[in-house]
Amino acid sequence: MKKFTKIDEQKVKQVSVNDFDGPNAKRRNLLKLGLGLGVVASVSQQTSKAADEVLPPPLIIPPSPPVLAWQEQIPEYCYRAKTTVENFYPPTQAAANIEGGECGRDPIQRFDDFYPVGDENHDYYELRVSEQPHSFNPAYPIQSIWGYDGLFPGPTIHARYGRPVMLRLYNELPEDHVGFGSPEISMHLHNMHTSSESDGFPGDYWSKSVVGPTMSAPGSFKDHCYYNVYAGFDKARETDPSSIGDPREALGTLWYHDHTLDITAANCVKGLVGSWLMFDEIDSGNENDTNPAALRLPSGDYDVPLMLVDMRFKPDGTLFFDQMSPEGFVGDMVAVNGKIKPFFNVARRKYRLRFINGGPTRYYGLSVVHKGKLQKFAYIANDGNLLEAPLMDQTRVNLAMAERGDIVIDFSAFPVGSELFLINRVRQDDTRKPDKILEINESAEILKFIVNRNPAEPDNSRILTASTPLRALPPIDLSQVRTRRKLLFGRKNGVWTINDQIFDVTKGPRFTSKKGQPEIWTLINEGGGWEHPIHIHLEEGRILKRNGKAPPLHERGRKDVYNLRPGETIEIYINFRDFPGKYVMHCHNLVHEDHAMMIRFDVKD
Ligand SMILES: [Cu+2]
Repeated sequence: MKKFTKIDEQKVKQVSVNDFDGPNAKRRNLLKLGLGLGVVASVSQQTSKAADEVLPPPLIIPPSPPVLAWQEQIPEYCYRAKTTVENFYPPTQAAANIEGGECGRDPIQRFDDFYPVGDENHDYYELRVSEQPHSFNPAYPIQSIWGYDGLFPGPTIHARYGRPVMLRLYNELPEDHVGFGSPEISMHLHNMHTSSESDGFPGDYWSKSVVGPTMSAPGSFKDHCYYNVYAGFDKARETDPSSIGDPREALGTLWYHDHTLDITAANCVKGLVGSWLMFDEIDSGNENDTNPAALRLPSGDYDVPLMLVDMRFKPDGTLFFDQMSPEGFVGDMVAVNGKIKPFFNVARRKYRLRFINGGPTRYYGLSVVHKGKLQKFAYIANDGNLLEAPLMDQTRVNLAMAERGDIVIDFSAFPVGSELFLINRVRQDDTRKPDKILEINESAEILKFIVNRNPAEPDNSRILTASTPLRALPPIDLSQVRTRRKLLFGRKNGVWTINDQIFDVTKGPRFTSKKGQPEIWTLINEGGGWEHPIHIHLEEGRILKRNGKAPPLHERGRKDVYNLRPGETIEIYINFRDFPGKYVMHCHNLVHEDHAMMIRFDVKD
């Protein structure tokens, strides 16, 4: 592997300075050129010169131009469920339909278990990934974004346990696009208990002319199968063959996003993000549910995912992203459901708000204020998982990249005409970590709630208290643990590493976990002043210890993102069940992920 030379460095600088868009290159192209992370033939063998010295300097970019605040409402497609497709022809075989134009994915696992079992038991969706015009703010020009169905963020999907979803994803992105991003895609449904072929492995990227190293053919569409059964259902079926598993394993607030090798951050900032909500008998999505098991949380138009994506705009008001920096990308504008400083008309009643940190690099401390005063709410779910009981009278939700927090907030105390603001209280000046919590009057207002009406119908959603049971935790069995793994997250010679190595998608797994055999992983941040939110695919885990102590209350449920602060150690219990195959663990600072802070692990029978 070539070394990153001084000449190369100048080339990078020149391109960055002369072309505001920065070089439209991917790490895999840079590797071919011997640029960028190509330095790391073997990190441990690097000598003399630290690669820190030769990585391209971060661009000095001016602040985003001013916006017109509170002019546009968040779009309804962000909280009204997308409807299923009626004339859907589901696959008749597990293998990819390459003759019919599908890309060369691996066969759908357990196809015969779930398909075909009758259309009335399934939901069918199509998402067409395309470039479409979009308005971030009335002060900025209408501009091209990439979106699932051409929308930023993509349409919200409501799915239900016991009803598998077959989703057909079409890639209609322009192959001769301009600007950042790259039109190959690999869609990951974050936190879903998904079989490998449908999980959006980073090497499984595809378009009609390009295909990743872990796929066999390009194509114009790809089928994803989501079984919507609770993790561990195989075990449950040993005693009841029709079981869909243990409802204590239910997932709630998920999000789907692009996961293409080396280009995830750019493609997500360009719009390839969307919300996906799971419901079951307990969290039924119906506040009028007469089933005594149902929680009756605010539902329908009162159950609203808020997807946050951090952004920066060029002086002409078009979106900018620095595709070269390996450190991260911090913007100065927060898009809430694709809008900068939008408003949201709310009724005088309770709402469930689901905050999703869509990255790429920003941390949030979210509060709601009215006339400068913090408002209290019930914190009910972390990483989309209902806690055992609500944390009452909370005033702030902290989110690392990809983390989610659900709250129930009551607007009934405010007269019509009241205005409240969602604010971000975290100050973050660089890509390393959040700096401090700001005073209310110093914090950025990112969304205005306008209480504009009395509710048309009575608010039948449940009044929560600290003793309201939400969802019990599944048991963990430490006596069954046979394997412990230590995972060190660090930076060696200027590149991100896990156990001293960078991700190489052309290689096999770094290790193999036995299906259904619980393990303990110790995640260690080697320091250097960086925070790394670590995400593990396929299964959620439980934090046993954070720095040797019990984790804070909101982290005592199931988790899929483990935010490692500098020097921290987190011990987790995890059990990979049901679906063998290839999966990844990575830093969810999307820029670190794209710069190889990732490992492949396989799950085997
Ligand atoms: Cu990181």
